[in-house]
Amino acid sequence: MAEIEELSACEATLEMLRQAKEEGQETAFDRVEQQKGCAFGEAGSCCRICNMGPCRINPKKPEESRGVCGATMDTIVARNFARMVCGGASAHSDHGRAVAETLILAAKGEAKDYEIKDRIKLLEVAADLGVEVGDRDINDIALEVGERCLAMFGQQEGELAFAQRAPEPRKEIWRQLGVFPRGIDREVVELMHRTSIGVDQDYENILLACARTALADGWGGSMIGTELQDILFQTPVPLESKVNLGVLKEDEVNIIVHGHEPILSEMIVLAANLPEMQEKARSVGAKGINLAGICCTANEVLTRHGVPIAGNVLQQELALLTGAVEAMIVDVQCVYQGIGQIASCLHTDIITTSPKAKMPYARHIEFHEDRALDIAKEIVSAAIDNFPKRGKVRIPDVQESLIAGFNHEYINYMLGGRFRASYRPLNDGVIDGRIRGVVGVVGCNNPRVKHDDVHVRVVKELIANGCLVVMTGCAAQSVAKAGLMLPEVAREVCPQGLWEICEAVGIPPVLHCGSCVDNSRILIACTAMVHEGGLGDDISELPVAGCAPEWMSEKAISIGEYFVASGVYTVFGVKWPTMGSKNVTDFLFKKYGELFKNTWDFEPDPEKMVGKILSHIDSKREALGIMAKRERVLFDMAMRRELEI
Ligand code: NFS
Repeated sequence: MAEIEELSACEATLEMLRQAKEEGQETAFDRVEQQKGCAFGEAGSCCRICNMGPCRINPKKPEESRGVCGATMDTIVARNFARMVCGGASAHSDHGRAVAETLILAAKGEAKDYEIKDRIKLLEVAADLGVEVGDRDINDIALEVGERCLAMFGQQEGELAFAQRAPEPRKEIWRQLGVFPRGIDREVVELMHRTSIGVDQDYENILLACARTALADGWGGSMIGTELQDILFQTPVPLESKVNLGVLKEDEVNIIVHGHEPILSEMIVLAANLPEMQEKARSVGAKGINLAGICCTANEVLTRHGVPIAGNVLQQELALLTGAVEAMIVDVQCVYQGIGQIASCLHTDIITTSPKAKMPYARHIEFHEDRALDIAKEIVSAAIDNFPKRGKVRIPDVQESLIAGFNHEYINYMLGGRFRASYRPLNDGVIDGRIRGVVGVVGCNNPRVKHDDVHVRVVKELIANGCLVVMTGCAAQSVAKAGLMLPEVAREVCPQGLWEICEAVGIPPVLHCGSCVDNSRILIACTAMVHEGGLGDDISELPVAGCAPEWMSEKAISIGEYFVASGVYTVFGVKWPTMGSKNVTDFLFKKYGELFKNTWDFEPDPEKMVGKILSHIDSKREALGIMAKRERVLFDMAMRRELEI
């Protein structure tokens, strides 16, 4: 058992792992032991892009060999990194495209179950896109916004409209480097082309193109996803919910939504709450229907509806092993193939819904926006039918409360008030040193490191050192499970300046900002900090940083790349995919600093990672001349009058 305890910092996970061991069930935690990897793969020096290979360059003697075509270590490593950026950017962007298509259908009245829920957001986005508002019908505006967004995918020339939101000096950097993203699909396709056999052989040129493609994700595909989801489903506001496997209920039909696109999960929420479905659940002996989420779809329905989170990505197999899940409904991304195998031994149905993602042992009920609620009802109904087939149930009695649903709009409102929305108090808090800096902690879980442990240690240390932390993805779920997303913890774990702010505003020191596409919210928040004034003219001057301590997905690489290219110092943990080439790694970790004003970094040790982040933040504070802790000055009326002149 001592061994199992080393695998996770999460009690519920450990309990389920012990059970899995007793029952001889295999999970990702076992398979990671079988997969030792190889030195070439780890160094990023295995090239499989043509049929003359695979070619492998020995990382210990990179000068001594070349690929059959003559490709060097630098070229191969850069190409592999670039293809990770492409994979990640295309995942987020295809998600964004699906949302744009749904908005268009909704606006045309061809997807009757969807409607424009956030008119204010629609008008704001319309203004940014130059869509005329006047006294036009709301659906006409939505249609044009949707079409403009959809057109960004196929745009060939010019500059992506949402990227115009970035601070001026940042856009100048992109223009000068020739990396201002043109069209979303174009950047991905071009980078795939450039990294195919015999095309771009200059690692520096490839790594610049990586920035362009990733920017097309952050300020393009992901931002479209976030903005249009807010329009369709409402911009989240803070709400309370629960997290961890203990949210599953023994006496109710448990349905888990897993994957990424809220287009589906929103409808499942609606269907599960219908009286006819609740009635059907009671007719099979259940007390009701309990909906819970896994992965980023969980973050979507959590922040808009308070649907509890069953767990993060590494808990998807464990949730099934409770025996309490009637159906796990999946769409795209981060769905382990292992769940099919586990479900095949249980009463659980894995229900795939996207034509893009089918899997063995699953039942496929294809989702179509024009019949969304009917299909959602069919899915919920199928789950209910499974309830009487349940075998042994064992749900860990572990759950935690959290407050989630923070974003740019809410930060603006909570700090400034409804009539004077403003980032001023945040910037002032940073300037006077009560907030040392703001750190985005994002990304996945990875069984190569102790599950949740690195996230929790990094975040605890950051808030103990006066940093306000903003989180998304599975990382956010790790930290919520550790109880750090509650306002009352601020006084216990933060220095006085930070907890005073948290208490005055009523926020936790760690803000849950949503799913991985919602990292675009962090770009917007950084830009708003710049515009508010007093912290420099560009994102790169802010005392902020990003990190992904337990990352695993290509999507995380794309996110990190667009953060760095947007001027945010970004540190990744676990292991780093370009170690085979010193030149490539130096380009990302050093040369990017000259080009983009901040760099990538790598540090698997949580304490050292925090040390690097704090020294970066302090260097930015130093440069801004706000290093010395200043006392707050309370303005009296005379001083205020003077200010207004
Ligand atoms: Ni959300 Fe980011 Fe997947 Fe978790 Fe990781 S990829 S999209 S963080 S693991 S769901």
